[in-house]
Amino acid sequence: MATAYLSLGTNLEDKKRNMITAAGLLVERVGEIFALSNLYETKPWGFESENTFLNAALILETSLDPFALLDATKQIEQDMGRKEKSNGSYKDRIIDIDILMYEDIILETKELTLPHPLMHQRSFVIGPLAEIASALIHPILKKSIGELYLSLPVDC
Ligand code: PH2
Ligand code: MG
Ligand code: MG
Repeated sequence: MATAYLSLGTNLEDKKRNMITAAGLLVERVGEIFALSNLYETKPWGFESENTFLNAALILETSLDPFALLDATKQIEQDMGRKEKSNGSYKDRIIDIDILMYEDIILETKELTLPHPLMHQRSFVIGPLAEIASALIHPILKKSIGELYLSLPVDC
């Protein structure tokens, strides 16, 4: 069994419902959720949209390896009706599930980079994660998630 740290984001339709559906499918297909952050309302980052986001982070225990976990999260995104591919520019979405960390594995492949390469630059990712895993150490930056959150500029 391994511990994985995931980020959820949605800015279309019934956002709270989307979060609940995604969490339910993760439990069904991936593993037990140990901790789930609050739902944070955030402004779109990196693209223009009228639709604000709900963001959250969660910790789960899984027997899937990182690539099987990636496949499962992509399948959940698709099954929930996510249409666009995340190639190039960002778009509104029903659900986005990103793997932030998997144990303290460092990995760089075409399909998956761990830890998530932008996680420490985005308060909508690191804020919810800091709520549930502030002592967790980022294996490359060698700082805790709480420290990384506090060292972010105010508006990002
Ligand atoms: N996800 C993005 C791009 N911008 N902004 C917010 N507020 N929340 C997100 O989850 C988000 C974003 C790419 O996945
Ligand atoms: Mg994302
Ligand atoms: Mg994604």
